[in-house]
Amino acid sequence: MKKYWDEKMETMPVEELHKVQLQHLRETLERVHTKVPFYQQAFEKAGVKPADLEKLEDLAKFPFTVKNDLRDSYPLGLCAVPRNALVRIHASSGTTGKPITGLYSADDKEQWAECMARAMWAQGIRPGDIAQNAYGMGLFTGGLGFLLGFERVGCGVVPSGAGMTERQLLLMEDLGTTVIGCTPTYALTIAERARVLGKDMRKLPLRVGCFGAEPWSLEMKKLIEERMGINAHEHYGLTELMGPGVSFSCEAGALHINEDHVFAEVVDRETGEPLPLGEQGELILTSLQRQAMPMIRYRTRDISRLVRTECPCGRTLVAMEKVTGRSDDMMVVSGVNVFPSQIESVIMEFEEIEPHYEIHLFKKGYLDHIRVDVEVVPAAYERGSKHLQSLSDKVAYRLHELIGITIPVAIVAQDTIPRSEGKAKRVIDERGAIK
Ligand code: DLL
Repeated sequence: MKKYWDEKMETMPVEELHKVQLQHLRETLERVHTKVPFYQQAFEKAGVKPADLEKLEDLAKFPFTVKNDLRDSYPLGLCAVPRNALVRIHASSGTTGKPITGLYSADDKEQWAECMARAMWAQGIRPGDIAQNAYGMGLFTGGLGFLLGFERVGCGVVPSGAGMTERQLLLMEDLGTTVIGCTPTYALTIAERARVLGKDMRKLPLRVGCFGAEPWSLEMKKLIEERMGINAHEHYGLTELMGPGVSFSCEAGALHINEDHVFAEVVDRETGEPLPLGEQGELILTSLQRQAMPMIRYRTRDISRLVRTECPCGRTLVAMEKVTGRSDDMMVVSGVNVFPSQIESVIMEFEEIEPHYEIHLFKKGYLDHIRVDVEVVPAAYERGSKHLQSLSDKVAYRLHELIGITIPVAIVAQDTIPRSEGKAKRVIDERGAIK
């Protein structure tokens, strides 16, 4: 059986790939300039025109697009095709305000299926696999994006959607599910329910997990692999750029970007200046082939870096570092920048701590304070309050060691931290009220 889904594109020499990108980029800039008044105005304001793009680096002269531009253009303001050419409209509500839409022509949907199939093939998913799709089915791009990919590869799809966790387990057992797709935190929720029901997931035929849509640490990946007895693979994407399918992990663990569909840059978060390969900053993405809603230099707010090394998998596609946080997620406590992912990595070092946690931000007087609530494994609760106290002290000590500030750790009662079926909400910001 073939090793790659699309060998030509996945292993193309980089110079050739750059030529393909340049051609697509020129066409995309022309298209948005003639079809989308928003881009026409933005280019004019920045004093650039599509013809200014002579080489890939010239893209840096073009203006960024930000989430608010999408909100202001809601629902179809960024549409570059006639309305009757739209075959799918997704939406993402985000946390506040008006939703944003993701628009697809028939060709966009076709490309999406190909990007997903490429990713799944790289992760060892093959025709005949039974794929349980436990991403939210609906406006969220996760469910229907994965459905497209699984079908394109030739899997038998079980579109279970997110939720009804016991039924997920029943379906897995009865249908012999071999692939599961869901958020990493939902995977943990499923694994925990299996344990409560006395079922050993490692004895199921399940082999591969396709996880994404939220940050998750490498420690969490390892834990999911252990609890489910699978290879945990990663998918990254966003509604603004088609949804899942932007990048995927290969057998060597690199997160390859589908570079013939998405052009990636990393810029300094403060100045917006492009950074060289290998440096960490904000990921900026430009669509290269999308018709209905092309996206130029979208500021993802996701923090990453790009790496182009020879990958043992043979793909020449650039790799991005796992996104461990969004610039929006950064908390400033006692003058120190803290990311939820740093806290997750520390608590996951402790075997007695469960991967369910909440970070509370609150005010005492006028000062910001932080506290981490965690649950522990049943055996640790049984060892009594002295043991729990010493455990929480140890975690707090380690947090202090790595982050540099005092972060108290509270061990809360079992099952008090809400279990997630989709993207987990880790940070509870109570700073509105002064205590
Ligand atoms: O979450 C698309 C998706 C669905 C990706 C299923 C993968 C699997 P949005 O709801 O628009 O789209 O959220 C996009 O989620 O900017 C990141 O901050 C975050 N995100 C997505 N994938 C990952 C990942 C979908 N693998 C936002 N690691 C993005 C870390 C991720 N963060």
